[in-house]
Amino acid sequence: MADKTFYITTPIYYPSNRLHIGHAYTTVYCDALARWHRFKGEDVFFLTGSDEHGQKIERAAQESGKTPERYVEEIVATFKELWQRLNISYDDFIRTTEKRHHQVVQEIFRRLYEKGDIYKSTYKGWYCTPCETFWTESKLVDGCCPDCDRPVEMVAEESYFFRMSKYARPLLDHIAAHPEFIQPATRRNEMIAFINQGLEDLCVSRTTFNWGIPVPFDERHVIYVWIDALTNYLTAIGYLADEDKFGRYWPADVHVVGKDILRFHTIIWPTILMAAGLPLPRQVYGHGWVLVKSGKMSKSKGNVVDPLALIEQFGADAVRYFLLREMSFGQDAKYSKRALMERINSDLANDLGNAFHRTQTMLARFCRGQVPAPDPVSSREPIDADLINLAAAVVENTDRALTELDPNAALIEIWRLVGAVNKYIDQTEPWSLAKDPAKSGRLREVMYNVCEALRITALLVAPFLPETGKALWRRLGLSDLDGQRFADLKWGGMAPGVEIGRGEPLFPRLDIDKILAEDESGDEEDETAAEAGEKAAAGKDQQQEEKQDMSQEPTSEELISIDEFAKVKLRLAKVESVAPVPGADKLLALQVDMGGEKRQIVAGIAKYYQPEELVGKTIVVVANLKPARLRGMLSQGMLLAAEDQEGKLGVITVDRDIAPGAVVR
Ligand code: ME8
Repeated sequence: MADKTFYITTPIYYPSNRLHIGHAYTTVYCDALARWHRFKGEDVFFLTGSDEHGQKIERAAQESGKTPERYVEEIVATFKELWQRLNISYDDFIRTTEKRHHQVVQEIFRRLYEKGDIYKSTYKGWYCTPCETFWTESKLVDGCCPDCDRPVEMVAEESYFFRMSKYARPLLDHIAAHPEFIQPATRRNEMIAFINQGLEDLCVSRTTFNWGIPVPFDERHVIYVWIDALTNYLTAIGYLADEDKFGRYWPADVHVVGKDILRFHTIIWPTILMAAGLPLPRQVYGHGWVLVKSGKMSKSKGNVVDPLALIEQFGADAVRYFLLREMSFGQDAKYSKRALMERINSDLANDLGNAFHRTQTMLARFCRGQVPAPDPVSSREPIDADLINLAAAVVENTDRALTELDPNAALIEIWRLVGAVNKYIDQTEPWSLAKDPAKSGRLREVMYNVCEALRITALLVAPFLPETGKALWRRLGLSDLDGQRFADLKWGGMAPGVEIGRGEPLFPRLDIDKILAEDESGDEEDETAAEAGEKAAAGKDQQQEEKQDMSQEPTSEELISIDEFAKVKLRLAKVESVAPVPGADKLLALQVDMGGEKRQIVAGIAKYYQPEELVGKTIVVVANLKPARLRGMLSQGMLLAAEDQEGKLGVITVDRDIAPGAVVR
């Protein structure tokens, strides 16, 4: 067993409703980190679970005419199904209704009571049932809960209290001595300010409902919320039951939570642990929220997005990628279906998919489908060394980003390598090398380097996109991805002679406007669904206008004024991927980037160019030509090309590096 352990947890989610993509984000985030640490050879314990007690659940069960047990059972089953569909590699799923947990909660409660850190008193205060939180008068906003804006009730009852106030000073000292404890660092001061306002003792039992773990020495009381919920992190690794296991994994390396419950994890939880004489977790990370158009997702607002439906439509990895790539460290991020599909098209289909696809095609055509042997190191050219050095830097930076709990930064790094591979192919032009037998050595070197960079890419991608990682690995003709470790990221691991697998593109390009227009879900939260509808309608008008306009085309002999020429908007576009048009020998469909704007251009140049020859070129496009359909494919512009008398054709490009989108005059 590895020496180094890594214990990571998600919050345990309430089974009051099915989970949405916000919950999916937290869990996918933890999964990517857990997978990365396993890849680094560490002994990982990844915990998730369900927080099943409390008045809220008791009421929800009553309303649905079910017992609480039956009610939570059914919902927890949907959690597990979702995690399975998202390929969440948790090591344990803890349910707070399990016996192992009851024992721990009761024992901690008893110990704190015996120590004098839990005492009985009367509580009178404003209580928010949905949040299960008492509020002082001063914290209410217009008489409502400051967290959820819902009305609060005045409650007076006998309760047990945890002496949290006693631990305010030790907690402040701990935070000062461990600046890394609260992440992101920007939240640390917020927490310190909260503690400095003065910590009140915490009500930790209730007598007004039954659905919970009884206080062991006073059965009228149910232990409620935080002592019950937070101690799950101890139960699951064998606290009071399996000393070895507990000693091995505690303290946790990181509790990952949303910013809504960061305070509970950085104030209540550490003080409970201090009272119990246990070390504190090394880090608590509070991430931002996945927002929709109407703000934070919540079931009561009716604006939640169901991850299962998205997985069904786009696949688990696309959903994982979107969430991880869109959420910057500690920040909120907006979800819309359009944004998700744009990510799929640009990063997964174009960048990643294309790098693999064109490589497979070239290997099949130029290297009999096998990874060639590279030339001796001495014959490497500077462009090769650049790629190799970049791969090493990307590996190092990815590792650093993940150590700093930032999978978003890691993905940006990995895609730097994907971009570099595509650029390397464009610049070395294997298709040109293949035409010259004297350059066969160089061709082998180039193709080996491409394969090796892609092998490293597949390994790097796998913790984030497990299915894709496996598929890419297979396509590279390799086996046993699970047996690979961090050390295998070293350059040179690709064995020459390996037979490359084949396959369809992993992420076919999505016709975003069409999908949104056809979307029957009526996804009101999709910011741009309405806009997409408008666009589709506008497209129809344009096509009608186009027919009328044909008659006005000037003949080539006519002279035009500068103003007339100025009507033609020419812009540079970078070719990101190219594919033949099914059933049309002459046509190629080019996906281009015009400075952030993506377009599809269908051009009659298949006789003159291999698709991969065009990828990476910066071409000139008539940007304001009315869209047209060629063999059913939408063409949103026209590329410029020159053809001589002998029928030789060349696409117009620029002679230096000018950014796509630039105006051509
Ligand atoms: O709070 N964006 O459970 P919960 C991002 N049982 N993350 C979100 C989100 C959003 N819009 N909405 C929810 C509880 N989350 C307690 C936890 S832990 C000992 C007890 C995620 O079902 C985020 O991680 O309300 C948030 O903290 C958690 O779900 C809340 O889940």
